[in-house]
Amino acid sequence: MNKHLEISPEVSKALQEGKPVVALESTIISHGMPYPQNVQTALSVEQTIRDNGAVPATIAIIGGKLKAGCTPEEIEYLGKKGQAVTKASRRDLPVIVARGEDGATTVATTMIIAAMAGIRVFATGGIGGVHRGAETTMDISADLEELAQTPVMVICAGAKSILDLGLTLEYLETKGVPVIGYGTEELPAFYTRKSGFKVDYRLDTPEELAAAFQAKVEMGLQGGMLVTNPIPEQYSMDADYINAAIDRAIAKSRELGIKGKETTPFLLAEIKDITDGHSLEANIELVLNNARLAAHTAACLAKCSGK
Ligand code: PSU
Ligand code: MN
Repeated sequence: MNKHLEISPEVSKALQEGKPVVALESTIISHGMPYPQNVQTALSVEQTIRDNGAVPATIAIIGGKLKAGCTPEEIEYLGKKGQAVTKASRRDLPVIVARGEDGATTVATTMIIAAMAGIRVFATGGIGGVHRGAETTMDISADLEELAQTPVMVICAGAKSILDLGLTLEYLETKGVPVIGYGTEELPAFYTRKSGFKVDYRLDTPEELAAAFQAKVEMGLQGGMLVTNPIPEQYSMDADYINAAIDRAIAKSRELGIKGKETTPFLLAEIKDITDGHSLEANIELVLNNARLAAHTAACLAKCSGK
């Protein structure tokens, strides 16, 4: 095991015994939601994973250590510090670790640390992708490159239309990342169940998700798999309403010249304000929904890989 990695006793025991474990990211805590809802959500996501038979492993970098499994105190610390914690993607790891600093892990870095620890399933809300206007800005999330190379199944609620969904799907196709719709042929768009774009495959059960991932690993194909799980109907938002909020948020980010890693957190906070907090409610519910599916899928994977 590499000396920078620290697996919590509970996660380590579960992995040794072949029990299901689900990884969770920490940028959603520090940069994705405001305090204190961020901490409350992170803790209830962990509880949901336990209630559904798996062990949660919230991943973060604390004092230069790559943590697979955070304590409630560590989650509170990251949530309270919020955007003052460095949002850490792949390129940030070497310096943060060498300096012994803290970092909130994005989808990309959560996948990296999960894979180091031997965790194969990861639940989150949304992934980064190809931003609108990327044909000139070249703003393409490192999350997509990570999906191309690191063997972790990422369960999300699709991609938000702060991104260019069509280009995000093209990029994933080029990189050989399977995009699965859970119970749907259509890519969900995070706050809404529909986007107008098709996924590559529809799978309907955790068993099928586990079997596809297992086959990928057995063939020695590198990279992960993206599972898109639509937000439950009762929490989904009106498409015109949320898309208008997203358009306004993007217009403001352009006026202010927001760039690079600040873009996604800025847009999320703006959309929450524009919608009077409704987007945050939807966001919380979809993460819980993904946590349930991830726990069941990790249990199937533990069974079908005999480990
Ligand atoms: N989308 C969300 N909530 C989030 C993020 C994306 O709905 O919190 C975070 C995730 O951590 C994701 C990161 O990995 O933003 C992508 O940032 P960027 O676009 O800078 O790669
Ligand atoms: Mn970016």
